[in-house]
Amino acid sequence: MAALPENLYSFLRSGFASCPGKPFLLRDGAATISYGDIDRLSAQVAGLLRARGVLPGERVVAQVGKSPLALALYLGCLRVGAIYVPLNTAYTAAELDYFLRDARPALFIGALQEQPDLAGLARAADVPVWLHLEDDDRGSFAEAVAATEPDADITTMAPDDVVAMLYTSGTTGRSKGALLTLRNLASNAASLQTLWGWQHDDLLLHALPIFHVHGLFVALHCAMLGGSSVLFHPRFDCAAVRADLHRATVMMGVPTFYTRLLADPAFGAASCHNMRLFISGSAPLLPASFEAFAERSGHRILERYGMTEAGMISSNPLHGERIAGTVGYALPEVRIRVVDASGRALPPGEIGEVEISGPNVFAGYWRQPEKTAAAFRPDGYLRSGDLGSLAADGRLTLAGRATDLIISGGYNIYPKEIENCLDALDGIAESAVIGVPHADLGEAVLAVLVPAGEPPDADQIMAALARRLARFKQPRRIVWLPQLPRNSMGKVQKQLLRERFAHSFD
Ligand code: MLC
Repeated sequence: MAALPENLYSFLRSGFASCPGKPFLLRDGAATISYGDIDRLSAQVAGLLRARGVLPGERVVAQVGKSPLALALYLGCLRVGAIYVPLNTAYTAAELDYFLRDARPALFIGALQEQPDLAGLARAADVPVWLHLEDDDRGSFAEAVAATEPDADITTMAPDDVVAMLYTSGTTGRSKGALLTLRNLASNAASLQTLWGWQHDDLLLHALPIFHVHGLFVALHCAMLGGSSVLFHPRFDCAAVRADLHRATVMMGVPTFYTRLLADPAFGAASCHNMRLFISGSAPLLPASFEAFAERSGHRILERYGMTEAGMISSNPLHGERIAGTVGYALPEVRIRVVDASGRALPPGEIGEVEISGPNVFAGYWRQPEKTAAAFRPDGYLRSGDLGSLAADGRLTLAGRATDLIISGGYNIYPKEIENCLDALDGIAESAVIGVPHADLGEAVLAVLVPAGEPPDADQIMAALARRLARFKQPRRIVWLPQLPRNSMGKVQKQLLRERFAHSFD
């Protein structure tokens, strides 16, 4: 983009400043929030943050549901230059404790309905101030916002100032905070708005969570920059989405959204007669799903490729051929190369690791210089951990992963974290956690366990895991083996396990 804005909020507002009365969030059974409303609400949040002493560069951790105030909290952080740290609402108290200690926030906003002991968690992690916000937009945060005058001041930021930190699971089992800058988010939003032909009269159906890149940045930044209205669904409820689709012109989803729509006999071309664009990302869309969707709805889903550390990287074209199984071309100013194990660029058609550079690439991991260094090549390219090949014309096709990462329903899950929990349990000698094909979730988590003496029963294991791990990380199935297959170096051969258990969920 030509010149970077001085604040991401000002940039987003440039898309809707001229239409304060326009509906922004349209909600079923709840009041519509106009662009003017969100502008005022976020200014009130900014006033509250400043009144509570939150300074630019300090972290604000939020584990809150999907509501207008939750969104105003994000935008309020942008206004004051605080670093917004959204957390998956499914995280357990044990997981939250880790994030709070790691992020060291100046302010933490949680939901008592999910975490009854917010006070204890905040105290244990030495968080100076905490407030709560429930799904219905009630709670001490809502009360404090309502009692605060809007503060119209918008903090000037430098292009490489960090505006958000998103945790990504890591190969070692500990999540890392990916630091995203003003440059990262502004350049991505500007590119996508143009690339996907965002228009003022677009109506986005939004059923994604707003604690990840996809739902928060990709979807909502595009809508705000376009000054478009949003059908704001609290979650992906297939029947509710299908019933509302006929009003929408754009929908973004993970592949599970599309496979669930296909599984709904009432879904068809008539359900989406106003639609101009279905977009899919966060996990691979199977060519079979792409074809079935095209046949049933008449729409060829636009698949794009991204990751937390680099936002959106490539996209199939809006005009031009969308090819199933490919993720299209690099976004403007983004460079993609495919390299071999030694980092040498490979010729077109050959499969290697995908590496990325450009204004979208993150600034590094929070307080983890070694992991940051390991993520980059000496010349600054980010190692994605994904395998793929580039066609001669630059079209990218992904071909699996260099790591053990599992993607289930669009959530990234690293086996190590689950294995660490399993290995600590009595009666388990060792474990190997793998992802196997699953019709609904793309991949599902399967745990292969080796007993130590009398094996514990599966219910006991699941109960123990439920205390430590969010539900989406917990194995959908447990199988026992007398030993794990290992290579001559002693490394567990997960590929053999993936092949052996490939049909577990057929
Ligand atoms: C929910 N569950 C999951 C799950 N989501 N389990 C595995 N994987 C998931 N993704 C659990 C629930 O807790 C529940 O547990 C059970 O599975 C069934 O729940 P459900 O009602 O069927 O699930 P649902 O709430 O419908 O959620 C499924 C989903 C949701 C696919 C709609 O996970 C979702 O919205 N995913 C989107 C993720 C996303 O936004 N990713 C973007 C990352 S950004 P129980 O107790 O009933 O057994 C990124 C960058 C990029 O990756 O490129 O975009």
